[in-house]
Amino acid sequence: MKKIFVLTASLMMVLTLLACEERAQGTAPAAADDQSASATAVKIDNFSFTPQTLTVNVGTTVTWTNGDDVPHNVVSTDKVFKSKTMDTDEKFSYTFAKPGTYNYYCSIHPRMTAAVVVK
Ligand SMILES: [Cu+2]
Repeated sequence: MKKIFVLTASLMMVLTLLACEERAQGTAPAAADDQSASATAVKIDNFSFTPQTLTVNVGTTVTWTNGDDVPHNVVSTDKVFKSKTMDTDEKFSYTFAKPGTYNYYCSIHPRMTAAVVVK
């Protein structure tokens, strides 16, 4: 019984990873085409941020959405921004006015890390 659960869980993870990869590949050309995009999104799923590293232009508003059944938050390592705890489907937005690399993490699950690079 336990074995079946572990098997199902790992299969789900593989499927999720594949889905993420497809999504990333699908959105990459669109992002390259539209250099003037002023808003973009980071999805929180399966205890990770997608994309892991998001590159945007100065002035872009990034919106994080929690797609997990557990609460998460978004906290800048350099204390530039900090969201409240987000429940399922809750969002947090921040507008990046200055170039730089903004590392961030979830303070509830500090192993969840990612970055926004602003050019
Ligand atoms: Cu979290």
